[in-house]
Amino acid sequence: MINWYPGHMAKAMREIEENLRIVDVVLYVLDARAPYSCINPNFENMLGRTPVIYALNKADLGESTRVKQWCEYFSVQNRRALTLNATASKNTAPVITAIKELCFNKIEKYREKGVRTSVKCIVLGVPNTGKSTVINNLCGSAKTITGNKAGVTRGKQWVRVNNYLEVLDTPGTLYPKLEEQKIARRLAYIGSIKDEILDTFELACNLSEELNAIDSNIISSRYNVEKCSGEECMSRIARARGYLLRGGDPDTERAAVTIIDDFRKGRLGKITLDSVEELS
Ligand SMILES: Nc1nc2c(ncn2[C@@H]2O[C@H](COP(=O)(O)OP(=O)(O)OP(=O)(O)O)[C@@H](O)[C@H]2O)c(=O)[nH]1
Ligand SMILES: [Mg+2]
Repeated sequence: MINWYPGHMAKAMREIEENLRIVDVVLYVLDARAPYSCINPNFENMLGRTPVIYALNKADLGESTRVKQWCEYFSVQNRRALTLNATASKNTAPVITAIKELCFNKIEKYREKGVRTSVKCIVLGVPNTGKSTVINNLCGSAKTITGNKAGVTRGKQWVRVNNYLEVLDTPGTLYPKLEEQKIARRLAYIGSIKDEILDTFELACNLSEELNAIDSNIISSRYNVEKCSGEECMSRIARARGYLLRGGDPDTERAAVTIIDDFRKGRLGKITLDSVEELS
């Protein structure tokens, strides 16, 4: 069972709930490689009437047709969605446009009353989706700490983007019980769950099966092995790469680390694991 809900996350969840009362808009950062898996069911009730922007970040790593389908999925539900690559500099103009549109009435009301205030936006999402990177991109400078592992941001942090916009960075949050293990595994593949608690070998075996279901050439062409999945696949990758243990047995653990790392870095191609069709 994959489950990760440390104390800092429970605290963050309480702080998010409190701050949702004072913000004007929510920027919900999802990973374009698994946007549906990134939806935290606990937020659905908490968000209330606050307008939400669903940002499918890491779009540079996602598969464009599926990413587009997910944007449409949100749009037909009248939910504002956009795609992002937050590591490309000055790439967040669509976020600013969406915030302005969704908060237009509020901005106008303040202006009419002569109140000098800024729009407040909270940034939410599961760990490692790029929340802090999006904020740095909005600011044009590294105002928040980022890092390529789950759980980098540990406490909330208000950041002023400009005269009219303040954003609240929050720690990535999951939910107390990740009952749906298919979702838990996808969160693990994309690096949203602390690696130290995962069984890398088992996870890699599952990933190979998921990748084969999308396109059986993904693994065979990257590692120059015959089509395979599961344990057999780790063994073949290890042999093809010359990852051998003393005695000549394949180092399947090393192959497992390799395939997960390659997936995360986009070396297996642009892949989106969640598909809209799975919902029906
Ligand atoms: N390829 C790619 N990498 C990204 C993108 N956005 C962020 N990253 C990388 O993803 C990793 C995580 O980014 P963070 O901004 O720290 O993620 P976070 O959501 O704040 O993570 P937590 O604070 O742990 O919840 C970093 O290595 C970023 O450089 C993107 O659009 N594309
Ligand atoms: Mg962060």
